[in-house]
Amino acid sequence: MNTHALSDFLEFSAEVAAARAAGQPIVALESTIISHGMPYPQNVQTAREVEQIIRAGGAVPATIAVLGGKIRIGLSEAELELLGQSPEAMKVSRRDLPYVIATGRIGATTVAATMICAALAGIRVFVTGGIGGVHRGAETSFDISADLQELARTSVAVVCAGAKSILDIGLTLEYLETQGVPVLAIGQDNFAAFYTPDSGFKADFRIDDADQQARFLQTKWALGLAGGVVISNPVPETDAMPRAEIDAITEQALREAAAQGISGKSVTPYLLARIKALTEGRSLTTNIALVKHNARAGARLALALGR
Ligand code: PSU
Ligand code: MN
Repeated sequence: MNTHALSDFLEFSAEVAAARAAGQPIVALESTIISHGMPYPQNVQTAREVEQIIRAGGAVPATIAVLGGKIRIGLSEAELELLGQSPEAMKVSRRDLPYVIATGRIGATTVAATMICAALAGIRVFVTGGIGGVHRGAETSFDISADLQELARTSVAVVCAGAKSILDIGLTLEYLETQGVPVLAIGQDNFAAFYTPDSGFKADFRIDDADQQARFLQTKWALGLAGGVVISNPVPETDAMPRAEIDAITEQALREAAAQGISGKSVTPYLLARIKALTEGRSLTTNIALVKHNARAGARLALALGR
């Protein structure tokens, strides 16, 4: 019988392979944000700029996706462009990985799937925009992002701007607590709310300093406490959306999603696109700014972990 490990399906870009050989700090990046999170061409432009910010911060970026039956760790410019311009790209979470690999389709990895691939590749820091969470109304829809289960089991630190208010942030934090996932906050005590800095809910531990964050991660994993850590990095005030406006627009987008019967994996992309349209693109500007802000924090953390 032929046995394969998921790691047999990994393929590294030359840049990431060289960084691994040299023991340089590497930062993982997801690809659903490119294919399903932002429109073309801002998606590809942002992906490139985020990679540049990580390089400027002294680390090596590894954007992760599935192409040609392989989990690709590090993408070329042309591959970023392909992902950004392929409406047929699948949104790939843990459940979907075998399908997209076996069929050779184009797969854009979510937070959950990117964590899996990053861990396989030995990368411990991952930068994204926002994590998935417990959706509002989950008590009847059961819609809880697989990102949360992945955080419970896979040992990767996820630097994000919190969770969006399209989600039930209180329940998301309760779920993470139950699963033993620590939520660290940078720069403030509260957990961030993606478009706005303050969700109104306290994070578990405020740790501003990257060396101290690294010490926390090393301690957790040295103790044998496998699993991820959420690192909440609030969007800078100057880039944030007005709270009242984003709240009203979120409510409207949620009502429209319900009226249209949107469900399953389409919910998050639908809401993101509607919020962008309803804010006439201003939510996209905020989204881009917060991802770049996270890239700086992620590079600092990757360097600290490498020291
Ligand atoms: N939040 C964003 N942009 C995104 C996503 C979340 O602001 O692109 C994506 C991430 O890839 C995340 C996924 O892992 O949506 C969560 O989807 P779901 O709720 O279907 O689990
Ligand atoms: Mn869902």
